[in-house]
Amino acid sequence: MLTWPAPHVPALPGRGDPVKIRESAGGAPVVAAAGPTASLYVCGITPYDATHMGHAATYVAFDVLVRAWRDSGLRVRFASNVTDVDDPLLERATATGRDWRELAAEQTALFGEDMAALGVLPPDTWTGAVESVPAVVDAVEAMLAAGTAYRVPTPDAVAGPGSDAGSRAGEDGDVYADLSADPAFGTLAGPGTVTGLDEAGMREVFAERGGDPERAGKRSPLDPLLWRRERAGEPAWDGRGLGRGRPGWHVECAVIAADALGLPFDVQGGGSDLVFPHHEMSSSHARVLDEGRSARYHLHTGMVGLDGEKMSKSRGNLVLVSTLRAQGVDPAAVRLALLAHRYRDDWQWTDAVLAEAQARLDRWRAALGGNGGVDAAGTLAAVRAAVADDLDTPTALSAVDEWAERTLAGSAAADPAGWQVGAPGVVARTVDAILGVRL
Ligand code: 5CA
Ligand code: ZN
Repeated sequence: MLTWPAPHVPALPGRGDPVKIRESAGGAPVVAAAGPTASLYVCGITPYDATHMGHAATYVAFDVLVRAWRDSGLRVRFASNVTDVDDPLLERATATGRDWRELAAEQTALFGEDMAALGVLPPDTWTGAVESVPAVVDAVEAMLAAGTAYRVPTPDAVAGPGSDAGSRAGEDGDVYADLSADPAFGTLAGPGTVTGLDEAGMREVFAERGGDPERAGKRSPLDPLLWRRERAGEPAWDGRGLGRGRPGWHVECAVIAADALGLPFDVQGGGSDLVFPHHEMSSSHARVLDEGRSARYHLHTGMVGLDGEKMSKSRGNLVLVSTLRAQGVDPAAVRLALLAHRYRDDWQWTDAVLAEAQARLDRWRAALGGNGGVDAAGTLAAVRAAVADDLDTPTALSAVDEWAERTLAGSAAADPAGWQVGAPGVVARTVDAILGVRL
């Protein structure tokens, strides 16, 4: 798919520190990308509604990782997807009497506009689920051939063309992954990890997040769907030996990430609602397909809420980036509001969060508008150190606050030795290049 336009990233003197992150499974902070290239896959949107603050917080957090990596001298390969066919999208299209393709195209375009407004660098490859169908079919056929996947009969599937189509729909059936083929299943969210789900906990979360533990005919309740045979009224594609149908969600991301980045790649990311089952399953598929290789590290953002609940399209408690833009809110203030929180924390969006960000932006702009400012070399170093420390953006913002306060309080006359004409330029470029905020 075509991405939104890339913002310019100004050059900075010197280099940032190697970026350490704290993996979602647990353990001490690690330098996730040894270099010279860092590779990142971030799960993209399901385009049935507009970008809300939770999505924005997630994509801005990974954007800071990309910017910090680049500033530290790494080349970055960044891939993402759009889940442009999936149950929630089809359900919303049916409920609103819309064509699902049109709804997806419209919301994907709006997402691109929102990301451009927020200064998010676009992925190098942006792949739709629909585009990935032939590659998913290859992967699922390979798993069936290797015995790491199996069929579950689907008497309700639509009969395809061909003389024995009716019986084939029933016998060939949907395809599921056999998780017992992957000894590393559970290393992201299972016992001993931060998430620490046992079998019963996994089943519960699996059922909540699109899984079907009760489906009859599966070898194990957690085995995830790889290929769904065509049902009446559902879109379907040629699955060659699999029969007409559509891909399962987890295998889609496994295939898109592997095709875009190769295996293993450095970091797989998304919101914490994707740790289980989505990333546990997609990493499992990658391992089974490619001799144990998958993402080296997983990184997840906390959930942004509104009025005490997770902000989500299915609940409808949304603050949308596009609504704020239409109200004339400066996207730089929205971005600052997001950066004022640690990426891995859960937090609540409120009007006060935005008002504080706007006040901060005003202070920074006032400090930049003067004739020079206090020496900014320390500010650049402090911003770099903060983002290298597990993307600690609140500390980075405090460093710029301090510069702004000292600059607003000072003058060349009061501090001839410490005052520099070029300091505002250094700060503006630092904030733009590393934090993605255009001042
Ligand atoms: N298309 C799938 C991933 S393959 C999906 O989860 N789409 S989504 O539209 O529901 O979410 C897009 C991204 O935003 C995901 O990374 C998700 O984890 C993240 N996200 C969703 N809701 C929130 C929230 N309230 N706070 C923070 N991040 C969120
Ligand atoms: Zn995904």
